[in-house]
Amino acid sequence: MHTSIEYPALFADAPPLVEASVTTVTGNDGAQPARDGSVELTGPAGRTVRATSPTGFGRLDDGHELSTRWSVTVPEGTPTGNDTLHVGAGYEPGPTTVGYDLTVSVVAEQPAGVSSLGDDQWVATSNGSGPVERNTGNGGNAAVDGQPITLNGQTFAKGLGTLAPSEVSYYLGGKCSTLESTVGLDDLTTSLSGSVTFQVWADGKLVKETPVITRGEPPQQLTADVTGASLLKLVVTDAGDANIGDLADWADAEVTCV
Ligand SMILES: [Ca+2]
Ligand SMILES: [Ca+2]
Repeated sequence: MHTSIEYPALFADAPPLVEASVTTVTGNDGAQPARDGSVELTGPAGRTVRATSPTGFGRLDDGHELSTRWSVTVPEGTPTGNDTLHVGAGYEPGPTTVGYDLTVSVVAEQPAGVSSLGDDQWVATSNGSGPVERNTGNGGNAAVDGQPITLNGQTFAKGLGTLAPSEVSYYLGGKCSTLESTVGLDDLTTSLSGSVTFQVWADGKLVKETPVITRGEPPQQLTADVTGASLLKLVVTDAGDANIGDLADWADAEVTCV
């Protein structure tokens, strides 16, 4: 016997994301029929997991499967992060049990209207030095050590501070239309070189990329159409020449959602 969990794949290489429902598949790949079996799906405390199709079988012959659809919800206000769902099946003879864990992301929808990504919960990040910083420049390797985002002498109260290569993903749930940001290299390291590109990905598709921006160039106004996308990913590349001085800011990064 085996059992596994299936979730709708948003796109190739998407993170495991359970938007509302998942399907478990319990199959018999042994020589003997399995009898009096059942499958269950459980999550951490507070999660509501409910089967919306049958969970048991009296007899499951070799090569046959039971598919069960489950509704998964988390309470309002649950912090974003990782959750572990466990799928288990038990059957005779034995009794025998098999199981499987899947780590999924708990995500929060963007509020209606215009929201600042420097304040919103993200799904995942990676960064060239320390954590991605909210509403400041990247600063150094430590968390919350950034100075105000400053591009070409202008400071910004909101946005994201990174060092290339960096990625920041947000859940949009198909409800947003536009991403806007002023992007450029932070004034902090004017003594260094620096060269980056900014990319916007919507459900695994590149929808916007700036030309290479080098030290001393003015920031650019970036607008990207993200209509219908479930996942938004903001990427900064090192432009192919390493990340010396690549302190890259998404100033005033905002999404417009319904
Ligand atoms: Ca930092
Ligand atoms: Ca570079």
